[in-house]
Amino acid sequence: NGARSDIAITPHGSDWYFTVCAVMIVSSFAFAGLSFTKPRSHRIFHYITAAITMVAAIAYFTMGADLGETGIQPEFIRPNNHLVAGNLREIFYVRYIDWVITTPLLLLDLLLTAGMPWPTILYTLLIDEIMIITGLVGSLVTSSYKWGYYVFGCIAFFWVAYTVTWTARKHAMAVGPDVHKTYLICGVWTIFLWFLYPIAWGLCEGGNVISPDSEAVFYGVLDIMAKPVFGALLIWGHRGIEPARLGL
Ligand code: RET
Repeated sequence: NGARSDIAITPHGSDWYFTVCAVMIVSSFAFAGLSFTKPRSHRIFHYITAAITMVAAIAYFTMGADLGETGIQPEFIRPNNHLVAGNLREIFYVRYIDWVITTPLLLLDLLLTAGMPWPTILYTLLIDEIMIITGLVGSLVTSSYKWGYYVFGCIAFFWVAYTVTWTARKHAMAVGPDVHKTYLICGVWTIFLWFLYPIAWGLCEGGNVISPDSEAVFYGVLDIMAKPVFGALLIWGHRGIEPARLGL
């Protein structure tokens, strides 16, 4: 029953997911279109960023259609649905298929901006993949073991956050003040927002504290900030930076 907002999204949640899908499509056209104002050798950040919003558009289309989801028996029963036997909370696993592609691309945008060497970029992306996959597995586990996966994911995240806020920031500083400024704006924005994802997870997939419609709003707002708004800040920041200075 689609009207059971305590266990699954309602038409409101669906409308909101389609709205975010539209935002992602418009952003993709904007980032791809802006690339044509640059010579081919200067388009890498436009391409990476447009790819991120395109993947998100497909994931949001899927969630708007109420697909890419499954029901799991929650560990904690919310007060308003505890009398219904066998009720399952809706878990959108398609979110993690999006993130496993887009979070490494977001980090690639950032770490290339800092002019980081390839080996450091590569292992940071691999640790990011561990963070997302542990989140996916944890979201599908019905016992309290799910919090074990959550802890592994958080440890991976702290490693990524350390690289972004410390190692790569120092590196960006050495490249030059304009690169450092752009890196700082995009890096601080990223780490601030990324810290809110494990909080959302704890309230949704983890603790079943807020409804699937509220989950749609929480993750939807975060994704708009972390993808289109981040992308706009990054591409704007690159307007005066020669890729050759970053080793590109
Ligand atoms: C999970 C749960 C496990 C622990 C941690 C998580 C962090 C997720 C993050 C997701 C970022 C997503 C973005 C999407 C793009 O719009 C997997 C929720 C730490 C940081 C930026």
